[in-house]
Order: sequence, then structure tokens, then C-alpha cells
Amino acid sequence: LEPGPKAVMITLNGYACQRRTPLQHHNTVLTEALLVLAENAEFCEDEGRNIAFKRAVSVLKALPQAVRKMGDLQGLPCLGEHSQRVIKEILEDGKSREVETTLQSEQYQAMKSLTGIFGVGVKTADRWFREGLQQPSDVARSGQRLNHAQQAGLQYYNDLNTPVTKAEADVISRIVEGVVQEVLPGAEITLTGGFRRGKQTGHDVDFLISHPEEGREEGLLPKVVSLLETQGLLLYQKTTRNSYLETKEGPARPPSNMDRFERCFSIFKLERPRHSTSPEEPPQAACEESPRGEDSALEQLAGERQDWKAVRVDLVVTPVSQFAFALLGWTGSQLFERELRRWAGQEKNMSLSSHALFDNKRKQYLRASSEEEIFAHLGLEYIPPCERNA
Ligand code: 8DG
Ligand code: MN
Ligand code: MN
Repeated sequence: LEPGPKAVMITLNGYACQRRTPLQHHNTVLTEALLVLAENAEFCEDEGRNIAFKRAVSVLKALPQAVRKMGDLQGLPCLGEHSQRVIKEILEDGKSREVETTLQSEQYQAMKSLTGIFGVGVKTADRWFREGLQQPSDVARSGQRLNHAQQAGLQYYNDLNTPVTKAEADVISRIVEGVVQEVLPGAEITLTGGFRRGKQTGHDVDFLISHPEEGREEGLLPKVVSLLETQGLLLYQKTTRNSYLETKEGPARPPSNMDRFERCFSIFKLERPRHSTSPEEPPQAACEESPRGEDSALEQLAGERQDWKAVRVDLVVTPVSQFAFALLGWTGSQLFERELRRWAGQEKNMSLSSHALFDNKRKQYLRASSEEEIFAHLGLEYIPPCERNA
């Protein structure tokens, strides 16, 4: 059969870190459906199925055109039998019954709202669901023992589930920049995460902080945090110290997703821009706490609107010698990161983390001062941040 002009067979590489994945793509109907199944697998703690669906999604995102018939999928990697079945159904009927049923299911809906609470993972959400809790307000009423993160997660539930805009990220960048400069002149901050990949909204704002002179960055974060706190800019923070140690034998344990940088998971109190032009009282320093009554955990659930917004911010401090690795590790996407580490291990016998790259065969660290150098060490074509949206 002679292929018609439109029957161009697309070939894609098997690892997401070998492909260019733009933010905007041509198969959102399919990817949104498959993401529901990926998410549901995560809720069921079925890691294998979760990752399989995510890989399928990332292949569809990388296609230069919309899939119209099953034949368009020929030769593509990562599309398992289950994903193909779902795609086929959507191409034929416009929707997938399995996806519809999942979306309707009580468990999926409850897990979705409960894991939407900052500080609540799948395990906790699942326990609560089996105890009959389905929504944040159920949790607030139930008198569950909550850690500080979860208390903040409940208290600011609505804000934290409202996407952060690029404009808000820019305001926070300026605040962080100012405070960091005050604490350590010459230190540099870099916006990472989804915003560095070109996203216009995100669930949080991620920053790397470093200083061109190695060692000067040590102990920086507690000072930054305390200055932010003095200015009434933090609603919550949890800071951890740097615990990274380099040994001759290479990374002590297999690199996991959690790195060992000095870091702070926080919630900022961001003033909302005032639209009124009337000369009211001068803008108040954002420090007035509402009284901590019984219902304080329910404030936001009740839909009360304040003149500020709670925004999740991650601050990570890196020695400049590890900066390129930290930048690559914190830019994401999460699947892209995972695939980079898998590529390094399986194809190159190397261990990649957000701190370093170790060659297991030659038993040596491979240094790099830019992301380009790391891709080169890994034998990969350089992929810019805006094409890492796997
Ligand atoms: P979003 O916030 O716009 O929704 O998406 P994102 O920016 O891509 O996701 P993220 O959850 O903020 O994570 C950004 C990157 O940071 C992602 O690639 C995963 C990575 N990351 C964590 N936690 C950790 C960690 O503890 N260590 C390392 N190395 N990376 C981490 O989220
Ligand atoms: Mn982020
Ligand atoms: Mn983050």
C-alpha cells in the first residue's frame, strides 16, 4: 500500500528525555482521559500502572499532530494494550466508559479532594476514606490528629487549590530576591519548576538559591525564612538542613526523588492587588492573623475571601558546584526527571541525582556547570526547559 500524503509514520524514542515535549500539544482529549486513569492508579497505590499511563500520555503529548485513527499509533513506544483500548474507544465513541466510571466513583472523587490537601498523601487519604471521610470539611469536623502541614493545608485549602499565575510567581520572585539580597548580597535566585518550562500557571512556585562563591550559601535559608517571617509573609514553613555527603564510592544509596539540599516548603501570604482607586488607609503589612477559634480550620472552606492569597513556595539552596544538577532536577516535569534517571541507570550505568552524576563503571563523578554539559555526559541531545513537559 502506497502511503498517502497524510500517512506519515511518526517515530519517537522510548525515553521521554530523548523527546521534545512542548506545553501545548494536539491530543488533549486523549491525554486528559488517560491522566484520570493514571491518577486513579496512583490512588490505588499501583505504581506500575500509574507510570505506564503517564508514559503513554507523554508519548501522545510529543506527537506533532492529532491522532485520528488507531493506525496513527503504529510504531509508537509506551502505548500498552490498556492505553490503546482507551484510545480506541475515545476515537470511536468520543469517550471511554472506564474513564467515565472512574470520574463518577466515590473513591476517586474522595481521594482527589483529600489528596488535594497540602501535607496529605495517598496513604493518609486512603485511611480517611475508609473511615468514611470524603472531603476536607469532613476532615476538619472529624477531629483527626493533623500535623502542622495538614493543618495549614486545611486552613488554606481553597487558595492552595487555586492555580498560581505567572504574575503572582513574578511578585513572589521579587519578594524572595529582595530578602535573599538583604541576607546575602551577591546570592542568586532562579525560578524553576513548571514556570521555567513555560507554564502560565502552577500549583506552587519553585526557587533555587545559590551564591557564585562555594560555601557562602551555607546556613542561608534559616536567615531568609526568619526575615520573611518578621515581615509577616509566611503562613507556614518547614525548613530542613542540607544532609548531602559525597563519598568516593559514589552516592550512598540509590538516588531517590527526595534530595538532600537545605530547603524550605512554605506557604506565602501574598497581598492581592488592590483595584480600588479611592484613597483608603495605606496598604496594611500582611500580618493580621485572624483569631484562632474552633473554626479557623474551616475559614477558607466557608469561602470567606481575604485581601491576601495563600501560595505554596519551595525554596532550595544549592552550592554552586551542584547548581546545574539542582536546576535540571527541579525544572521537571516529574516524568522527564524520572526518565532521565532511568536512562542514566539503564543505558549508561550512571547515577543521576539533583546533586551529582556518578559513573558507576569508572567510579567517578562527572562534573558539570550547565544543563547542556549534563545532557552531553548522558549522551543525550539537549532538550530546553520548554520542551521538557513530558
Ligand atoms: P506545578 O508546580 O506547576 O504544578 O508543576 P511542577 O513545578 O512541575 O511540579 P513540582 O511538584 O513543583 O516539582 C517541580 C520539580 O521538582 C519536579 O521535577 C519534581 C521536583 N521535586 C519535588 N520534590 C523534590 C525533591 O525533594 N527533590 C528533587 N530533586 N526534586 C523534587 O517536587
Ligand atoms: Mn512547581
Ligand atoms: Mn514544588
